[in-house]
Amino acid sequence: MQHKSLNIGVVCYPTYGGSGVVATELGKAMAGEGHNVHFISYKRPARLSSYQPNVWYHEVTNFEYPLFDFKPYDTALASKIVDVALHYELDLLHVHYAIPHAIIAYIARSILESKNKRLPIITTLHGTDITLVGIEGSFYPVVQFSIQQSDFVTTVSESLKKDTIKAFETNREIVVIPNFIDLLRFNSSPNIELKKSFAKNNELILMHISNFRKVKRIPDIIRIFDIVQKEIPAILLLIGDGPERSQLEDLCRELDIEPKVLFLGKQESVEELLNIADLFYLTSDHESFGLSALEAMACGVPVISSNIGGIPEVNVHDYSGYVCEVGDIHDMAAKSLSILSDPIKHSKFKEQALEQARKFELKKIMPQYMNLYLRCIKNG
Ligand code: GMT
Repeated sequence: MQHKSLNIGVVCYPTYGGSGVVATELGKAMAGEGHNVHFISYKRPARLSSYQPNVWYHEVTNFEYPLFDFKPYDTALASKIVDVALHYELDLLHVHYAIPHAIIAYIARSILESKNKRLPIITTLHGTDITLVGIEGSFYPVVQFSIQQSDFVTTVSESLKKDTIKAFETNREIVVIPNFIDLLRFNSSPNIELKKSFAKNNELILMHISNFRKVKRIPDIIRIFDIVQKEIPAILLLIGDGPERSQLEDLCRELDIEPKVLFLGKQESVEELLNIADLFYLTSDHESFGLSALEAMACGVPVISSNIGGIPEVNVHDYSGYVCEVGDIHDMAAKSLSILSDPIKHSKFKEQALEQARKFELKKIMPQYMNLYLRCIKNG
């Protein structure tokens, strides 16, 4: 269906985390369809590095004043939204991650109402904004109120929708729109030379990518690897960085597997690295969707994951990989070996992982957001 081009405001975190990636990739895809997309954040989003027509970036700058032990970013963000909405005639505002974006959107919308400008708000809940941080006493009432006040609320999985309804005792409509994948960027095209440069003796490559937070349970992955590498030649590539890194390095030294575990730090072209992996791990104890698992699957890499949150909606047990109890490293190691030691099974799982990833292709998911945008504007 043809519709007029929209002026869309997007508020997100600019960092490498999943919510920022989803916000940026969705915005860029919308801009590619001819809509004007205005990103509002405190830093240029990581995935917005190069120029693209129809894409604007508005930086929220903070005012230095000795009284402010805590810089009032929220106030500066609200003012920036009001300014962009008025001057670029925004049709709607899409905020990613509830804290603090949803309540700030509500404040901006109220200010704009006093100026006779209607700005409908869509809030996308990504996971920890509900399951970990949002339920903390210092945020709960604000998150609950802002969910109630948003014109539309989306979650990235059925599981997160259930968690939201339960934790915040809300009966409001929540639309589930899963994470998506750009198959032009993430596809199976291994660089053999790159693979050889890591696996010098043809070892199998096991991989994990994240922000190295506790919630990811990366020590489990290291312990699984320790079991696996005793049975078959393998190396473990850990990509990303975060607060847990030095403890993880210590654990590798303690287990005496240090030479076989490579910490590659933050990487831009994760697709190139995913393409040389034989197995991917996502062992989190909270995970609303698991975008990194989807990215791995799109590169034809089977996934060993925990069974928490929305992960089973992405990684299908005994098909695209295996889904195990959180923390059951022995089961995860056994399942890893069952795939890695059987080349026929491994190649079947690789194909199935790709097949499963296709369900989340960008072009299938983007229209769901567009329908919501149009509903949002119609309601306004
Ligand atoms: O995974 C993270 O810790 C980053 C976090 C974020 O908000 O940036 O990711 C969350 O949002 C992603 C995109 O919707 C989801 O794929 C991740 O599953 C979710 N993380 C958690 O729920 C822990």
